[in-house]
This record gives sequence, structure tokens and C-alpha cells, in this order.
Amino acid sequence: MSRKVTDNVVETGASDTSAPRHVTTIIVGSGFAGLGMAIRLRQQGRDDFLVLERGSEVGGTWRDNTYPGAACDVPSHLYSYSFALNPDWTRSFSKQGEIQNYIRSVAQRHDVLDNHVFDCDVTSIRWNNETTQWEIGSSKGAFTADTVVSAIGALCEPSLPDIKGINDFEGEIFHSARWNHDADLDGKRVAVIGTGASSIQIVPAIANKVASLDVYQRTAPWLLPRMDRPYLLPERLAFKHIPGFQRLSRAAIYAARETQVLGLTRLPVLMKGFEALSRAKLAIEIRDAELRRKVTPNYRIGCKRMLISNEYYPALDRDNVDVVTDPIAEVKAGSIVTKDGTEREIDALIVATGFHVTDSPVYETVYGRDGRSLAEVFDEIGQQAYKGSAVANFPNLFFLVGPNVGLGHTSMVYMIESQINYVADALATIAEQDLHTVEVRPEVQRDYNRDLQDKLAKTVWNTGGCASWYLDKHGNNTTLWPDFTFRFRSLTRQFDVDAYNVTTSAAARADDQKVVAP
Ligand code: N01
Repeated sequence: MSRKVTDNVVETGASDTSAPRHVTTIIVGSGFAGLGMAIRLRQQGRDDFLVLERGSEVGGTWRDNTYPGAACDVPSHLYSYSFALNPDWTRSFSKQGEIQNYIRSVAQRHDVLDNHVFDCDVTSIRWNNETTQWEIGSSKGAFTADTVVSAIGALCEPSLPDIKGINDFEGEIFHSARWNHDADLDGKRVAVIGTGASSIQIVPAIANKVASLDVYQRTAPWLLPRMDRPYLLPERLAFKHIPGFQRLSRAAIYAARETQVLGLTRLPVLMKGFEALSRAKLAIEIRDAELRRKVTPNYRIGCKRMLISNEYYPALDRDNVDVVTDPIAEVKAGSIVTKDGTEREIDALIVATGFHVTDSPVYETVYGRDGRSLAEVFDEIGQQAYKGSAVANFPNLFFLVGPNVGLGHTSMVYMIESQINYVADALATIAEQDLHTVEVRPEVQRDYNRDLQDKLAKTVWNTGGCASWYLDKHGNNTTLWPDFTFRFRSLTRQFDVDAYNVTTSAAARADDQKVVAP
């Protein structure tokens, strides 16, 4: 099949009533993961794929998170594709706009945009046992596919807090990942709920514009210095013109970051240095003793994602900013009431409360071989996959950024590229060996996850005394990778077909002939 696949979708304006359009592989989502997968397929000489993307352009989380101050907390030269290094990064830590421009330019350069269907909201993905194909329902019509790659990411479905009265708030209200740029916050009384990675960037970006800012904190984050600076012209010239300089710099950043794995997963004592640094930062940047007490974390560093900012504490220390630690009792039409009875009037409410990660609503829309949804399967066994990429009962379905491939200390793009290696090799193996279906064997998945959970049990994420989105409702850590990332790279270097139950296309053809034979 050729690029016309997409043209046809556009030309025929496929709607819910059109016959399903068949493509060999459908990729859902075009953030770093889905786009990288599309580029790899193109590099393999394939054009029989479509990327279904609910947004109107590529970029995923970097397209959606446009809140003031949005920037990456992984250094620019590491936070990029290995096959598309960018010598032109302007800063050591990039801002959202620059990353989004980078992703856009990579998509254009690699000529995969014609394989995209934008504004295409995928509503269901269902395995059909008769046709042994995936049936995909979407806002741009129905599709069928031999293989599906889910690249929806973990941080795409905003989680709204279940607070009494919040739906009756009459001022501006929006989630950090759906920033309303039409809302004018200048001179307004604003509240932010949450003090995670998004909030600590938003708060300093708006604190000097608003009349007052109430920051509702449930758990104080640990903060480290942000070593951000603009690159000087000689550095940028060196990145561009000295062969190997940028790769060397990237490798150095990677190695430095990887040393954190020991402290996070095996030797907690190694995190003491970070903790001391963070406490010193707090002491220097916050003058008020009571405020210092309020924002001092009460769990071990690393248990939640360590955040980096040089501006957050000084913003909290401003006269027009209050940190509220009394739990929220209720939101009213124009105010927030805390459990101690205090009512604080506001004009706008920013909800920076994170995402549905272990309970993604998308899981309710994916139905496997036995008719059960991913949500039902995960409810029973917990969110889990084999190598973060395949789930028993869901043949020919692969995940990018699936369970237990997340990280807090280094670049997710590295993990994504590892998974792309694995899935690309799986698709190549299916073609080379004339396989019809591949489905990970349940016992392989079980053993793999048992081993993962054993490792995770010793990590600071599980033992550090905090609640975080890394843990699911059973208390299992089903989001993070508990080892060096190069171990994951080596685990995913090749598709291990022996871990899968397979059927061959020859057998499928023979079955078809039996059905039509008189
Ligand atoms: O979300 P979060 P986020 N009432 O889940 C609080 C990535 N990211 O959007 O800690 C009151 O971290 C919650 O409190 P608690 C990164 O991977 C990266 O900030 O659960 N409060 C917490 O303070 C990150 O980890 C970058 O007690 C409630 C906050 O809301 C992930 O995205 C930038 C509440 C949620 O924090 C998510 O970050 C931004 C309630 N009902 C994001 N419910 C960079 O690279 C939740 N909270 C820089």
C-alpha cells in the first residue's frame, strides 16, 4: 500500500458510514513515540502504515502543554532523537516552543506527514477473531489493521480532582495541559491546585502578573537547582561543525544522569547528597521560617519525581503568593474553602493535578481476543506488559511508553527509541517469517513482571514514604523502569519471537480455504 492510503482517507472524507479502510499497521498518536515509529517504518522502506493523531499536528505532550513556563527538565542534547541531533538548541534545557518546533521539523524532514491522519480521535480498538484483524473506530471513520502500535503516551489524559463543587466554579478554570490562552490572568486573584512538575513551572511564570496567587499544596516536592543557560555562539558552532562533539556531549549527559539509578534503585544512601543540596537550596531561597516549614518534604528524595527550578521558591516567597496546606473542602462559585473553614476568593482556578496514568480511560476502549478490555484485564492483574510492549490476549498490538518503561531521571526519548527498535524488529519478523499473529505468552509476561516487581520493591519509589502516580491502586509500581536504561536498550534490541505464541499466514490461508471449500 502506498501513501495514497492517506490521500484516500482525505479524498473520500471517510466517515462513520464508509467501509473500513485497511492498512497493514496503524500507529495511534504522534508524539515523540508515534512519530519516531513512523520514521523507523519509513526508513525500513515501508509505506503501508497510517498514524492516527487526535491533535491537528505532531508533538503529543509538547504540543498540548503550552502553559506559561513550560520547559523540559532533561538537557536538550539528550532530549532528542539519536537519529536527528539538533546542533541549534539555544539553551541547555529547552522550552516547550523550541521542542515542539524540533518535533515538527523532524516530521517534515523525514517525510512522514502524508502518512498522518490529523484531528482523528480514536474511539475504539477491537480485535476481531473472525477476520483476525484489528478494527479501529475513529472520528475520521473506521479502519482495519493487521498490527496496531499504541503510542498514546502516559501523560495525555488530564486528571481532574474530584473536589466538591468544582464544576460549579464560575470563573476561569482549566487544566495545566489544556491552558486557556484567552484567559487574561493579569491582575486577577488566581489559585493553582497541585505542586508537581507542571505547577512549579507555572507558579513563577505568572506570580508577578497576577494580583494574588494561592498555591494549594498537598505534598511538598523536592527541588534541585536548574542548571539552565543559553548556549554561547562558539558552543553552538562547535556542536554544528566539530565532528562528534555533540554526540560526546550527549553521551556525557547520559552517563551523568545514569549514575542516579544506583541511588534511586539500590543504594538510597547515595541520594543523601541530593537531599542535602535540596535542603540548602530551600534555606537560601525562602526567608520565611513558617513558609520553609510548609514546603519542606516529609518523605525521601526521589520517591516522587525530583523537580528542578531556581524560580519556584523565590516565587512562593513573594508577598502576593500564599502556600495553602490545609486540605480543600469545597470549591464555590468564586472561592475555595479549606477544611479549617477559611474561604479564599478567586477569579481563576488552574488545575495542575497531573494525568490518568495507571487508570487511563483509553484502556476502556481497547478490546482483546477474549472480548475483554485492557481496563478489565489490568483491573485484574494490574497494569502490566512484557517489556512494556506487549500484553497477553492482545495479539499484534504493541505499546510504546507502555507499563514500566517510565523514568524520572533521564530522557524518555531514549526509552522510546529502545521500544521502537523492538517493535520495528517485531514487525520485520512478522513479515520475514510470514507470521499471521504474535501474542506474548502469559507465563512469560507473568515471570517478567514478577522480576520487575521484585526489583521495584527495593527502590525509593516504593519505599520512600510518599504516594505518587508511579503506584497503582494496589500499591504496585507499574510505571517505572527499575534499572539502568542501557539494560532496557539491550533487552529490546531484538524481537524475541520465542516469548510469543504465533500463528502463520500459511495456516490462516489454509483455514480460509477450508471455509470456502464445498
Ligand atoms: O502532575 P503531578 P504534573 N487535591 O501528578 C496534586 C511530566 N512533566 O502535571 O503530590 C489537591 O506530578 C498532587 O499532589 P500529591 C513529569 O513526568 C514534565 O505536575 O499527589 N492536590 C501534585 O502536587 C511529571 O511527573 C515536565 O499529593 C492534588 C499535583 O497535583 C508529570 O508530567 C513538566 C489533587 C500533580 O502533580 C506530571 O506532572 C511537567 C487533589 N485532588 C510535567 N490531585 C518537565 O519536563 C492531585 N493533586 C519539566
